[in-house]
Amino acid sequence: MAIFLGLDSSTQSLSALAVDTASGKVVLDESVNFGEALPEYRSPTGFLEAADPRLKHADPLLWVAALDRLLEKVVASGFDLGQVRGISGAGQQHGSVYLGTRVADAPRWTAQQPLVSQVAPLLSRRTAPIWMDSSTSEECDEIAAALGGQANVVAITGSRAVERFTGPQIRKFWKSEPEAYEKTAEILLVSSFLASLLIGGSAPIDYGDGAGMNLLDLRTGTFSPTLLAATAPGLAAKLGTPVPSHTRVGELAPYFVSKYGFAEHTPVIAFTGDNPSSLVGMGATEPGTAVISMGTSDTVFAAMREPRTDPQGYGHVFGNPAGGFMCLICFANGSLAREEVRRRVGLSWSDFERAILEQTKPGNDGNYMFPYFVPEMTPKILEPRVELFGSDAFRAFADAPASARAVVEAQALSMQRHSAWIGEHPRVIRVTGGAAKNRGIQQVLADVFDAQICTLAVQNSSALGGALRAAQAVEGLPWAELYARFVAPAVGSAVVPAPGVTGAYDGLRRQFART
Ligand code: ADP
Ligand code: XUL
Repeated sequence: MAIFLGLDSSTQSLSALAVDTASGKVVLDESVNFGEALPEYRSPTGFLEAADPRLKHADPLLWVAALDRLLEKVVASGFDLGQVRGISGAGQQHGSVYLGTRVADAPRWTAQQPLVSQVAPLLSRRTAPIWMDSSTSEECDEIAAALGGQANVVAITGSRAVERFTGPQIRKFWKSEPEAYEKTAEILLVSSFLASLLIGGSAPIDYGDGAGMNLLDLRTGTFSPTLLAATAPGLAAKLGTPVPSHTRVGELAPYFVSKYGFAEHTPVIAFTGDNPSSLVGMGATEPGTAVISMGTSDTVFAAMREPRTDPQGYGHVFGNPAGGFMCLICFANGSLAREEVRRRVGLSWSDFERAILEQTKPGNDGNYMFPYFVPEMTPKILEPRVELFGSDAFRAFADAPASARAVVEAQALSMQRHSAWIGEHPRVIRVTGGAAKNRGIQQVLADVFDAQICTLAVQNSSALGGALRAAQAVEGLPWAELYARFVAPAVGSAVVPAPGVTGAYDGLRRQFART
């Protein structure tokens, strides 16, 4: 029996999932919701309130406290962490943590104190900008100008300079707080921060998540000197050297051994971004299988052999943790927009599902919504913008079923429009994330993409991806074997397009084309 643990520090929660490679079973699935479990961090949906809607920062200590909280919960459930033979995991992408003392140079974690009080004195910046932040347009323009245009940034990094990416965020920090930047010895991504906590050292950034920084040269796998220079002075020394995702970055710190009963010398494999990790957890590391992930953000992604880029500039190329590349398009108005609609019209999730499946029909009788409750990156909309077109009741948010369908139809159509550049029409799309279990959402996706939608038996694909990556790196098991054991479609999960609906979205398509 060999047990491998995957962690996923996402926007709203930290999860742990363990697989037993001998039995092919998931033997642990626990999580801690940040808002519910740690209200003292005043982050009900994982980030701090700010007056400016473009500013989205989180308290990195929340993520540290959640790690102790989660492991306490796992031990209390009776699970023996001493069986774990390897750990990997993932973090929400692009977010960055700033330390005045490198973790490698900090005192060894002591089990006499909670981790959070040992990490707090290391921070050189109290907050961590996260992927939802869209406050760095000026810095993006400056970086693009220094490179001679966005096309050159795309050619090196696989993405235009975009607001949420780490490079523009670092530049803003340097410009606004030069002294604090100067005192920063180490900048970590959420993923490498988690791995650093586990090893009690400085864990390197992997190619999967590193590609979301506007700093990594995709061809060489190193940080580009031109981009580093265009971003902030002295940056190379603060970032370390990026590594392939299967790299063993160290072994678990004694803190976790004595506190939670892990075995000594448990290997820790590089952490990656939540989307690259989901690519593994969805069994989609070979080209041909598209994935839609609906967590806090909605993302559409797929493996790619060669890095191809989006001519419109919204898509990104990241490292595929199994080697090669993946493309990804991200939408900020995912679950938070669906939740906001649900709140305004007072529907439970099951009502929401029924509204779509039973009370409305494709095309929504001409009731359309631009669902930009928070600033959006795809398409780029910096000021929140919610507009309703259609009947009077609908426009007054007084038609609950039509509101539920309208937000989901708009999201699905936007995903389809902005992923068309990938080229192939996917016949089957695998869906994951908190909203993926919603049959109404699945049906709209099937209708809009004209594709079969299927869910997998294991829901938490990013944490599963972490566990599978640890198994692959430590035991050398082939991906195909791991997928055969853990990445099975849920029985009876396939949802197919309703007959004759393709024309139903023409009105909404025209409305979108005008934006
Ligand atoms: P993240 O990984 O980004 O923290 P999750 O994948 O855990 O997010 O998804 C959380 C989201 O799932 C919640 O914000 C909620 O809106 C959504 N969700 C939960 N249940 C349902 C449901 N039945 N239908 C639609 N959305 C749901
Ligand atoms: C991807 C992105 C989000 C975050 C949070 O580019 O910004 O999907 O990874 O999940």
